[in-house]
Formats: sequence, structure tokens, C-alpha cells
Amino acid sequence: MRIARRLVLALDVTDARLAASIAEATRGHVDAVKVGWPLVLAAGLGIVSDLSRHGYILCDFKVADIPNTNRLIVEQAVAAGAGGIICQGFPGEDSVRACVDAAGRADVFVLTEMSHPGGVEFTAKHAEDFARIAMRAGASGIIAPATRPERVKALRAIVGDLLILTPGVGAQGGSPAAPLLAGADAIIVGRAIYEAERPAEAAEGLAREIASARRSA
Ligand code: NUP
Repeated sequence: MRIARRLVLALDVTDARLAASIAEATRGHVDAVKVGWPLVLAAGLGIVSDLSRHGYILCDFKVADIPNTNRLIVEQAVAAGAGGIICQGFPGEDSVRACVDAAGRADVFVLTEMSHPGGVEFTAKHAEDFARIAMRAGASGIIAPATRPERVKALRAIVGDLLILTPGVGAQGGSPAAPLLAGADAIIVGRAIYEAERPAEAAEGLAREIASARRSA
């Protein structure tokens, strides 16, 4: 994934036409569009192919199975046009490695600590381990919580120059600037963009906040 704008759109709408129009309207402001189960279950995997004609698609499938099943899932996502895939770290290094091997030139991002309040119950306790697994397995990056910038900083110390993408900005209470100042490469934003009356303007507003975070860094 090429990071320039430091913003990834989480496109969690369940209507294919709406998804396409929001993706098109915000294209100039984002580095990637993250597509997850809500949209793929509603519209089919073809939506990944359609959207991938216009830019980088990150499939948030939170792949979490035995190595062989992970491989089969990642192969399908990549064949559909995914530029990257998000997997879980808890099934272990062999399962993450299977994702990386199957991904070929596509990126694999390992989820570490989740951004919602429940993320501290279990994922926070093992986030450092998941980050180390990402390093050892040859992943491109990790997902870390924008809602807890101090955790982004701690995880950055482990992953070196791997990419760190951080969801939790806006609807979950995180600020756009804090995770970037803590070492994230980009923020992932869903509802604050796709539920806005004018998604393109919302994305533009975030781009301005990102730019001012960069200036104060
Ligand atoms: O820890 C995580 N938190 C999180 O919100 C890992 C994720 N993959 N996500 C995803 O990021 C979540 O599923 C959603 O697609 C997006 C955040 O959306 P929003 O809270 O900005 O609407």
C-alpha cells in the first residue's frame, strides 16, 4: 500500500451502488478503501473486483483459521482484486504466515489490539505478541487502535518500519491527529465519512486535520 494521504476509508455500507458512489466521491482524498463483511455479504465478492479497478482495496476479512483455510480465503480475496488483507494474529504464526505466502504481492496486515472498549479485555494483553508475529511472518503491517494512541506508540517500537493503520477515529471517539503523532502511518475512518451528508467534504475535512497533524509533528 502506498501511503500519501494517510487516510483509509472503511466502506461499511450494505448497498453496492451507494458503496460505489461514496468510493468515487472520496477517491481523491484516500489511499485505500477498506471493504469488510458488511459490504461483501450484501453485495458479493464482485464488489471487490469492481472497486479495485479504481484504487487499492483492503479486504478486512479478519482471517482467523488454520493455515490451509487461511490460504484458501486469501487466494480468493487476491484473485478478486484485493491489494491487501487483514488477518488475526491469535491463530498463531503459522496461520499468519500462510496468509503472507498466499497473498503474494498483496499486503497482509495483522490485527493487534482492537479499538473498541472490549479490545482491552483480551486483545490488549497479546497485542505485542501479535505485532512480533507480524514481523516474523513477513507481514506488511499491523492494525492498532486510534482510540489508544499510547498503544500505537508502544507497538511502533516493536514493528519498526512496518505500516501501522489505525481505526477508531470519529464514531469510536478517536481523534485523527493523535494516532498519527503516536507513529501511525494512516487512519481508517468509516462512519465519520460514509454517514456524513457529503462524504467527500468529510474526507476533505479529515485530510486538513491530517495535514495540520503533520505540520505540528
Ligand atoms: O480494532 C479494530 N477496530 C475497527 O474499528 C479493527 C478494525 N478492523 N476496525 C474496523 O475499522 C471496523 O470493522 C470498521 O470497519 C472500521 C471503523 O469504522 P468506524 O468506527 O470509523 O465507522
